[in-house]
Amino acid sequence: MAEKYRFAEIEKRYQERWEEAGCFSAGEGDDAPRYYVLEMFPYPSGRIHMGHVRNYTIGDVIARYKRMNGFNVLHPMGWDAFGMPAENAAIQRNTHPAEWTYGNIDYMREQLRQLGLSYDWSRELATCRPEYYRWEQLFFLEMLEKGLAYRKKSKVNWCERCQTVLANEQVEEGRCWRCDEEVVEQERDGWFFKITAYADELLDGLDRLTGWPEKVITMQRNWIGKSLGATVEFQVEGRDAAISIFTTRPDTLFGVTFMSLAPEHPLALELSTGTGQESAVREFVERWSRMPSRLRLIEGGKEKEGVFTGAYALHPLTGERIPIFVANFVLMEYGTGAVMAVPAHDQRDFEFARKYSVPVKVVVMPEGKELSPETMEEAWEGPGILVNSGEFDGLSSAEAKERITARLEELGKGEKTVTFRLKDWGISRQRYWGAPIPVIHCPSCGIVPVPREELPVVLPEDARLGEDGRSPLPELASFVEVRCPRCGGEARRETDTMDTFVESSWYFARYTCTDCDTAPLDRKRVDAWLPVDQYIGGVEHAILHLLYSRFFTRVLRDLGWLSVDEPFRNLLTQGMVLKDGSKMSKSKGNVVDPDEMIKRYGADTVRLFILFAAPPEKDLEWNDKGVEGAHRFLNRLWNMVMEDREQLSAAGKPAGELDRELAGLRRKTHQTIKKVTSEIEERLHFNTAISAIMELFNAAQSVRSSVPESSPGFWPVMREAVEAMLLLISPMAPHIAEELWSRLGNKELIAQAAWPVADEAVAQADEVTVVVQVNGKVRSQLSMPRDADKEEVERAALEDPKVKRHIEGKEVKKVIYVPGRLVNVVAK
Ligand code: ANZ
Ligand code: ZN
Repeated sequence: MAEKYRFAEIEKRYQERWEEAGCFSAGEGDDAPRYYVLEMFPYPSGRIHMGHVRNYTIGDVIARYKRMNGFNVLHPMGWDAFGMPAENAAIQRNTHPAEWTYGNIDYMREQLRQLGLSYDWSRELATCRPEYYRWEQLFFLEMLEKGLAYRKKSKVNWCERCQTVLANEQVEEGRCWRCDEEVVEQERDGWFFKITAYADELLDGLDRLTGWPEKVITMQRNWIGKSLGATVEFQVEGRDAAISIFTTRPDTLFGVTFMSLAPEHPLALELSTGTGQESAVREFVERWSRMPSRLRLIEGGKEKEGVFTGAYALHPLTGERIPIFVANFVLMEYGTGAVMAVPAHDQRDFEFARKYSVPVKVVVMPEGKELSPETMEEAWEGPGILVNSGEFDGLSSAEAKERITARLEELGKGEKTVTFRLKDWGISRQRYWGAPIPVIHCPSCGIVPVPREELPVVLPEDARLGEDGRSPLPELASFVEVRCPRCGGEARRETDTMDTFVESSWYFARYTCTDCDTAPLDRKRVDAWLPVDQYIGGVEHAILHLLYSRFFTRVLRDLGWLSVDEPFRNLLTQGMVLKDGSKMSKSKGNVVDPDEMIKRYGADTVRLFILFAAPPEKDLEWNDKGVEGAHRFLNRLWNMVMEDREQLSAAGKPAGELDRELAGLRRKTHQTIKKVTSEIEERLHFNTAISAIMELFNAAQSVRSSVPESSPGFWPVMREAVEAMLLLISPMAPHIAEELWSRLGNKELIAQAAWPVADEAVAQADEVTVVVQVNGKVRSQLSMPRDADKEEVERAALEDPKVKRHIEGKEVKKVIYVPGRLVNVVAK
């Protein structure tokens, strides 16, 4: 009886060995080419889930594979440790966010160790530690000096009962997620990062990110939302006022039949005074300005509503009178907050015009169609030839855009304009568990930066959160009451903390030099490692995290801290882990706990299953049978090696002539090396790589049972096949591979072994497929060397088990051989 596969023992043993040997520490003075592989770091919520396991296993295979290929690999791990859940947990459990967070980190670190992930733990970081966020505070001060951080009023979601600002995700159907109070929009001072200053660069950079999924590029492009168009001034009739609008369709200027202002537009109320429309406008403005724009977008999408101001604008080219409305679908935050409405060519304007009986005027005639304002049922938004547009008639819409804009510029009534949908990044949070923003408010000096030598502004870890969840900082005298660094007078410390997205915007750079305590980044090391060669994480971070990281990298470049433009060269967005067709989640109660699976089957089985069940970018359906299948395969591999351990260990390298089946196995071995290498290297398709290894395993087993051990070269060929399997599977199931590798007498760790290289000549041995018929019926196929002679082929055909079955008890009368193609056995 062979020894049992005792995974728990084996896994623990190698986790310790790797650590002792320092296998996974990235070298600095190393000449080997560098490779930086990174998985999105986790929020320390308490336990890891299968989504983490998948993410980190994928990264680990790449890290191990690259190491075996001679790269000096950086593969770090850390904790995105600030954020709301810690505050909630602290209130519920009557503990402190820090205590809860650090406890979770310790637990989760142990879980990651048990998975056998090859991290360089010496570089671990937690963003909630002053050693980390002190540098973020320094960046903030440097950005403040450059005007890249600034303070302004903006609209926020405010809960009156909790006295706090809510993030969009904390507003559920217009109500506070915590107390259910109706959320109101409020103007409030807050800190912003000027990401819009980099809008063009962030957009252009997308074209060079050839290693990113197309869908992520598209999402980023849409988020930045660059629009080319014109700003046009419309004089208000009888007043010294003008309305400035942004349009992407200056070609439709002659089709304007009304104007629309956002409810918050400064002119909305003013224009209605004395027109008899004042009270109607006031009522409308009050009703719609109260609604958060997020909701208004949805409501305005359903039903367009507006009210006439009683005032008119004058067309900049024709001087025509144009009625001015206030409308619910115009947003104050976009463009200028005012629109020139062209109902014939804009669907929203069309619906509005029909509802309020405003005329429709066609100015762009589509090819092969005749639009009529009376019978149109929807706007024509496409291109065409200009009509009803005076001297511009007959131009294409593209030409007309240029020409009309040029004319407006000549007259000083408009200009070419680029608008972005992207807004500056609001980073203020009225939260406790975050990095303090390092400024002081002085009644006489205004905003005063905390002097650099006083950094970090440490988050007081003795503060207790109130039951209402409000930050204790504003009431914490020891934190808030300070002297102004400039005038020495009494002042107050800023109590807002930074959005936790700030921490995750530069952690990948800090990993290159976590030991550096004199500067945020050690330029030499950051430049040596960045950009990250392969970044892996969930598609839910496709927009904000990745965009903020790309922005921050450029800011750090411009502040002189590093040299690259882009942080991540290649991006893999892995699919979700599903159970019964839906995402694993606590609320659905369909969670499979990694700990339990590891206990039952071992980390290698869990890793193998997760890699085998789907290609990494696709969703993965959890399947208990599949896990058992993966476990069975590892057991079979174990038994196969253990049963023949002695002969395998004693065998040398294959040499000399081999019989057909052994030559076939050798060929399969080398073909498998090629296949697995290209699946990992070119496509990151670990599932097909594993299938190929399984096929090689089956081929080896079949040779083992059908070829006599005494055949020349038997054990060397078997050993070559088995060792290739172990090397190839080692990035995926590293512990069992180590154990079997050592049982074969190898002294070095497989984690430090070289990746196998296929012998092309063996892999491509020249073979032909010969069909074997018995009495004219196809019974089998043979794979034969192309130069095999007639006797060899005939003998192989007659010995083939399937052929044997059909000639049993008969006499072979004749064998016909068509060289390289067919053998027909005539038997009676
Ligand atoms: C006249 C016009 C005629 C327009 C036409 C469109 C079609 P994008 O492409 O998203 O940038 N617009 C401008 N500011 C707005 C605001 N604050 N709220 C709502 N709508 C606004 O969209 C730009 C177009 O959206 C602009 O071009 C404007 O309508 C509208 F046949 O101007 B257009
Ligand atoms: Zn002062």
